[in-house]
Amino acid sequence: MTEDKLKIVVFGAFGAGKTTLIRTLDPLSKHVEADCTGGSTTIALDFGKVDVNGRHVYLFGTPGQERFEFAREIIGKGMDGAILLVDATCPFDEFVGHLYDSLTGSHIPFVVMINKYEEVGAQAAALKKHISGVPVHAISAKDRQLAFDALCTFVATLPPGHGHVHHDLS
Ligand SMILES: Nc1nc2c(ncn2[C@@H]2O[C@H](COP(=O)(O)OP(=O)(O)OP(=O)(O)O)[C@@H](O)[C@H]2O)c(=O)[nH]1
Ligand SMILES: [Mg+2]
Repeated sequence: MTEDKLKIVVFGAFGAGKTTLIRTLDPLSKHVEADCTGGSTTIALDFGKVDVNGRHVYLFGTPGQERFEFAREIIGKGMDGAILLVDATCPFDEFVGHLYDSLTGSHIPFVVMINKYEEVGAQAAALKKHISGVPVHAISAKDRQLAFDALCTFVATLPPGHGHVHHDLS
């Protein structure tokens, strides 16, 4: 019997918290980043692993900058599921709409996680109005329990993986 390996890709705008989420879920995760004003930004990918009820979940984070569309396309190949991470302190803009529409059109199971919900000025309710037909979880990417619970709930809805994860990057 082959192992159940799931490839889950995290999408979201610049600074939404994708790298933070993967680092919280897997403290040993790997990241390819560059310095930028106020911190760092992903320029290639994030990679982490986490076991969810005996299933091997491989987490891939994408760069959020719009110019890295090609990287998102490559990283997304063969994914079993996706997470759209939305920053609760930012409006649901055209780019987030583009990511949401792309995932909706792809027919790949996905979930929306509204991040930074604990921040003053978080607008989770306003953001939820733009989303229909997929589960929405309010999380903080810095809070392992909240993030892990949301991931577990999503993973429980996914069928066995397609086996597209062949390599262990760590
Ligand atoms: N308050 C708060 N800040 C957060 C949370 N998650 C991430 N951040 C902060 O948001 C900033 C951006 O986080 P990243 O994880 O680098 O965001 P990203 O989505 O990977 O960004 P790109 O790779 O540039 O697209 C950092 O300063 C984080 O510390 C959260 O849940 N709450
Ligand atoms: Mg990042």
